[in-house]
Amino acid sequence: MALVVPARLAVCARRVLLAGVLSATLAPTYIVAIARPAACASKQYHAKGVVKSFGANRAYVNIAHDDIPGYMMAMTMSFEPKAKAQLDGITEKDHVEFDFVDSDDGHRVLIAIQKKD
Ligand SMILES: [Cu+2]
Repeated sequence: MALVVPARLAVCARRVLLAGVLSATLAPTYIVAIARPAACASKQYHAKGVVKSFGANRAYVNIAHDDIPGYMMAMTMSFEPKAKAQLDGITEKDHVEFDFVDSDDGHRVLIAIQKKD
């Protein structure tokens, strides 16, 4: 059977696929398992970067981040605070160090963020 998995979900889907194969020996839940890649665990990363700008109401912050090993090369992209207060005291051009979770559905949520001098 043909299975098309978006690249971002590949690692996750493999885990789901394995679960599906295992459960297929017991019950026909194979297709159901594949249809739910969102159920897999999010991955957490640590990174450094420079704050470029903020979204309306500081709903997100655009950070020019350094290379993030195992995730992606240096670029500018947005991160959503888990709680608005995380961005208090942080302004454009600040050098920051942060931890975030990639939720596999296109969201990157900040777990922690600190200014570096
Ligand atoms: Cu990026």
